[in-house]
Amino acid sequence: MKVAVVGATGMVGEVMLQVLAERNFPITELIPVASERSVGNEIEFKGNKYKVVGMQTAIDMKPAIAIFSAGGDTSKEWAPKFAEVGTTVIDNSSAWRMDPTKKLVVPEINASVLTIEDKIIANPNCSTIQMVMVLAPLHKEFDIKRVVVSTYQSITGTGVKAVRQLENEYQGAKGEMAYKYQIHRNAIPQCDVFEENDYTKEEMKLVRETQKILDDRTIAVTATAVRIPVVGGHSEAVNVEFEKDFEVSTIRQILHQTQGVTVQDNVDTFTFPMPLYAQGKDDVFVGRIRRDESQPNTLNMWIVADNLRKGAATNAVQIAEYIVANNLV
Ligand code: 2RA
Repeated sequence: MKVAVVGATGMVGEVMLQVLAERNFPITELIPVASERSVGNEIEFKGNKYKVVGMQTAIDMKPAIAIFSAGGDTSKEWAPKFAEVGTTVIDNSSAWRMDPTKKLVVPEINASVLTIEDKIIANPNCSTIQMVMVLAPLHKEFDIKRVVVSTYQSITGTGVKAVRQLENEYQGAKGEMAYKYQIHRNAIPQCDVFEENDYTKEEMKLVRETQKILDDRTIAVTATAVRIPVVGGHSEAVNVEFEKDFEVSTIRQILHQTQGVTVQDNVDTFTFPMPLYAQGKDDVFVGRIRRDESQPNTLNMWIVADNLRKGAATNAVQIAEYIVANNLV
């Protein structure tokens, strides 16, 4: 199968190639795509070298699937052109996520919404994916009323410029700034730009995407997204109020049985998820599961995942695996 990876030389694009190789995705021809300045560069995939090509060249090669991680503007312009030649696009940007005609998919939760007509499929935001992976099975059982989430997000979510800023600051060197402020020994309560309501786009993604993926606009969500000097993954403190009461042991049991979720939860042995140990893994890790004693039917949890893997590349590849396995491409 001909597969294009658009944004192949970027941070997420490189992880996409790594995941495609690890999972032995059935690729007969890889088409690495990047901006004109990268055309002609070589990348290595499964021991073979491939030359990076531009968008139109890739479209003319008519790939079956194109996995995009190249920013919203690029996706808005080029995803429809791939779709016009019959390619199924899986896009990691925010461009299509809230488009009512496009599906927003976490395979373990709602892959069944996909049909052969879906030629542009949206990959949710990383901080949303890890949260709904834990919320979805609990929503089914206890009916979520409200979610309050605070995120502690890796600088890798911003990209290589942020990684370089932290390295420079750590070494006391000057350099290009990805953020308005120093990130070393700091926490910045701003991920992405502010909207009219004084929430950031990142915070509103957690609100809007959660409701779309769980297909329930009655779920109230409020979020605070914070950037911290960590590289292994995003962490989230999640407070969930349900319509129904629960036993914490039942919550743990449900999550233990949820594919793609690993429970790490034992305060006696200081066992709980941390980004240092989630890095490079595809599961979503949950711990610090405890009743919120300040109000009925409410639970606190701590959720950690590698934002470049399940939060982006792996989820996108799993969507590709699903459409191949179900003859939707
Ligand atoms: C971030 N989730 O972490 C956003 C985009 N990757 O900045």
